[in-house]
Amino acid sequence: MSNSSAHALTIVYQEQPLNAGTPLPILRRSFVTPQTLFFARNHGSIPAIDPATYRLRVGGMVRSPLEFSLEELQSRFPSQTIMGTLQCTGSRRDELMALHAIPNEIPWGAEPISNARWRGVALRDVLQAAGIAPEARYVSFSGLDEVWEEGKAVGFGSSIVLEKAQAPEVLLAFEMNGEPLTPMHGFPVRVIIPGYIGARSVKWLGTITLQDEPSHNYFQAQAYKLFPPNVTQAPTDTTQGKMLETLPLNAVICIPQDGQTLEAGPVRILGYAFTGEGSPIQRVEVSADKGTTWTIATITERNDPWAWCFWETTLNLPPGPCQLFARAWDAAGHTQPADARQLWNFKGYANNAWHRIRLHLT
Ligand code: MTE
Ligand code: MO
Repeated sequence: MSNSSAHALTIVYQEQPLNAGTPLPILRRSFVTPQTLFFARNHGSIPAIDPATYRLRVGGMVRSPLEFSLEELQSRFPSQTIMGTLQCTGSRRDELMALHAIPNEIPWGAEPISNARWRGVALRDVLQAAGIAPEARYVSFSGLDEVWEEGKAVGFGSSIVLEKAQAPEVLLAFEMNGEPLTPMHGFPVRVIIPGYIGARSVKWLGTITLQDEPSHNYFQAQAYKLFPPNVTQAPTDTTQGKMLETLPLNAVICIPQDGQTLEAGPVRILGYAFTGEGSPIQRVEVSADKGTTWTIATITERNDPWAWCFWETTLNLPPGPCQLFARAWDAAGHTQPADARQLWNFKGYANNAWHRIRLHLT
């Protein structure tokens, strides 16, 4: 069970380290993604951690630095369970790459997203036990994996604002869907920051540090930053760019798949919708005429506010080529941008333009 290669992921972008996902029609079968089908995004090694010697350290701007074994963490604080969707902000980069080259990045489609039931302890309970110093503003996390960037060992880390760190949904998770985390997904402990880009949910968590500024780790301070479309390569001033936090509203068509040939007539269309911005998904719409008219889909499954929604609808499609678009609306009245061109950025993050597939009806 705790075998890092025990996965059934068939869209493999990279083997070492494994970066892979599940085809959308299979992903769409289970509202809760089985651990073997859960997408994998790794920047470096997948460490083999001995739970007997594992220690989690909490320090920085706290009254009393603390150290826990896995057992102490689990017994000292009450367990919490939430259902939460994890999404890589590189999702749908392939569409941005088709507009303008994005070198050296994984050409993800819409598959690096998965949903699980996470069990762990609330980060805020652990922070409270350590005592938050008044000058603390950020909570930073670092992983125990070995990661290299540009010839330097940088490790993997992230940080979040203290306010989010104290929200009840932020967990130090040790179980996924009722099973211990596998090495692939962060055994023995990972952070789960619902609503935020996947990169903030540090796996193989080693230390938690309270500080008055964001983490200086490469993946917080330099990568995972958003730039406008006119910035076509990494600027020399790395302080620029917006550190990505919440994931934008998104709806994706999983069935049928882009490029399929189908029989004309009623066609069942199924997908997922997700937002990390806190206001629930209210409506998903599908258009067969490039956005002139929209059909409201039925939301067939939803759960915690941090989990994706499943939706479906049936459209009567005439013979010939056809394009389908999908978009979501949230309860605050926000919807998605029509065109990926205004979203293009040189790292290929956060694409939430109307999702489009092309079909041929016979
Ligand atoms: N944590 C560590 N320590 N190292 C990593 O490479 N990848 C991050 C995040 N946490 C990463 C990490 C990224 S970019 C994403 S999208 C999620 O983990 C993916 O989590 P998963 O592999 O469990 O799906
Ligand atoms: Mo990611």
